Amino acid sequence: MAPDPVPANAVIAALAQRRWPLLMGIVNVTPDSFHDGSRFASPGDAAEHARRLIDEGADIIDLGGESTRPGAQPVAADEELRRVMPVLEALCGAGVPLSVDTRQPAVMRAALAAGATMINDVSALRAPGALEAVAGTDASVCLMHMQGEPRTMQEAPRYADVVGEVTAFLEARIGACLAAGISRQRIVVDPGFGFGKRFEDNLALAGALPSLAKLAPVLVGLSRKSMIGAMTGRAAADRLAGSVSAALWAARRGAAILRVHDVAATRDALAVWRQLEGEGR
Ligand code: HH2
Repeated sequence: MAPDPVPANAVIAALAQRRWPLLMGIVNVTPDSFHDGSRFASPGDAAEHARRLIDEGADIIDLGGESTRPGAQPVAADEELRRVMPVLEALCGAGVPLSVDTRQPAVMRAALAAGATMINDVSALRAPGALEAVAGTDASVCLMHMQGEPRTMQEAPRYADVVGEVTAFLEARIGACLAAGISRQRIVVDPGFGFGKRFEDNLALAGALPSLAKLAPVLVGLSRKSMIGAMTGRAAADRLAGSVSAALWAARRGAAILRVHDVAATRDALAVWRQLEGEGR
């Protein structure tokens, strides 16, 4: 018997029921994503990795077909579709909500038609047609802040008041979603750690998580990022302990979704922490 499809509002329901942050497991079908442990060339390998993350306890799988690492080149929509769609289709019966990490309305439309229940857009639905692609569905959306474009964003990021500017940007994008007919309960926000940010900008935004959480549920993506490298002196492959530590810190400060490469380690750390806090299993 075919498994029940995940309903289109599955992320909203999971967010409403959560007592602890949801874990979003990262799966990239790209040749150039910054962490090779989550980067796959073949759809079959990517789907197998996603199933492993689901077994480890991922609440959501985030599939990406374009690296947005600093310096990355943009990918054409047809190539992104070629990378992502077979994996999405292979995972549709896997029982967890599927998110697609894309900036392109054509990819959003195809992904949502094929059963994705979340669009994770590092450019916060700013591409022409992106708001409309999401508006006619029940899916959730993550609106992320990025200064500039991945190719050049780390060349000279500048802010007068990073927390104020990121907050104002996210408020404006929430407003654009509401005006387009995307209801508030479908919206998640993300300050975009490492996306056109200096180390001190990332630190200031981390400190502002409790105030950002007043806008909407906050997704935090710190896993294996350069900020962890700057703090530990380690390369991306060796940033597991630093990333788990950052995930716990973000959970403590109200993160609703933790976007991580390492689901099992993060889940174990959360389980120990919350039981030490006396919160039961
Ligand atoms: N980070 C990356 C990609 N997408 N989306 C959100 N909402 N927040 C993030 O922090 C975020 C994101 C970068 O991580 P990864 O997907 O592992 O790398 P790459 O972009 O090189 O594929």
